[in-house]
Amino acid sequence: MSFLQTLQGRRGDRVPIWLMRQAGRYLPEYRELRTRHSFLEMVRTPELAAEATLQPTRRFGFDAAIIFSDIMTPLEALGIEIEFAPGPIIRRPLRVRPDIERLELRDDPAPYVGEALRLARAQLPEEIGLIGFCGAPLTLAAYLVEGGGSKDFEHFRRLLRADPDAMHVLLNRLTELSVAYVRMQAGSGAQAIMLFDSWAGLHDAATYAEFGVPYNRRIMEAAGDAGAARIAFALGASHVLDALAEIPCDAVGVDWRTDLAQARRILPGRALQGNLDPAVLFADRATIEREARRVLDAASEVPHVFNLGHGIWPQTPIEAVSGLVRFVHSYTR
Ligand code: 1CP
Repeated sequence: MSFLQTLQGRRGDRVPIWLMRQAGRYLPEYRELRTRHSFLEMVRTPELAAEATLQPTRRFGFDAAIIFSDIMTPLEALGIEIEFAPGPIIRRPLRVRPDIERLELRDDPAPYVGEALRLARAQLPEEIGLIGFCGAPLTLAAYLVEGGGSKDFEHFRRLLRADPDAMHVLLNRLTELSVAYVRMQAGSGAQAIMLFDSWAGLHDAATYAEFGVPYNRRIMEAAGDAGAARIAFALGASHVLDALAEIPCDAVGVDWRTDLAQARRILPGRALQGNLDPAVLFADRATIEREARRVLDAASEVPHVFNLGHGIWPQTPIEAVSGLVRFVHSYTR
């Protein structure tokens, strides 16, 4: 089955594979581009972004390509300045309500991503899927309030509790932006839209149901209306799977800690994407194949897109990736 057929709920002998963060620093040809261009320069230059998008599919024969960008880049359309070092940094984090209420959608979000999608689609073989994406509002809010990555996101969680109304204002603005952004991507050649809720796991189920689910639903409905297949990914989210089931989508991405059998029970009718531990790629070949087989066997009853449980690590050996792709493609159910 192709990547897109699998998202449409079909299940065949051959399991498609791509890897989260498949464009990136573990790849020599990516590092080579990065010696001459900053990350943001690459993202904002459609020819470079399209090239970075295509590099991993050329080298490994992945079944899908994901557009080279970041969850934070479209936020500039709200007047927010972002730097990368290498993770996102917001020099003026949103800590108080007036800062949040000032946000408004000033421009079309990241038009250069639309151009990069068109360029990538034109160069990709037809059977390879092209994925657009956006960050979930609650995950984007975490970075915006905190000012960057963090272990506990204390400023963010404090604001959510101290002024929940302000948090809802922020989540609404981020949702409006994301709805426009996924529509634009679907209209520019993205056949699937993936929603990254990388910090969903910070919250208990009731909090996630209130602050996460309704906004994610609006974005996924917009992506569906625009004709794209939809993947919802949440990290560290085994305890919010019931809430995730309320988000309209064709596939759910699960991390390596989430039991695939449990995910199957809670998410009937959805394809599953995942969930090999990215650290396994540092093991010997026999171990990689044994662990990959475990994932494949656990998902053999559902439409399955093989992936890692989270992004590939920058030090991952290239041969481990090519070996994994060969193994997954040779596996028959
Ligand atoms: O395959 C690809 O590389 C696709 C492009 C892609 C995607 C889908 C990048 C490029 N970033 C993302 C999504 C993204 N960005 C997420 C969601 C997925 C996930 O959980 O990993 C998140 C949380 C971010 C934020 C981000 N951007 C981080 C993590 C920071 C932290 O401390 O939490 C980092 C390191 C970045 C920078 C970044 N984004 C992408 C790349 C290749 C890089 C590294 C930049 C470089 O080359 O220096």
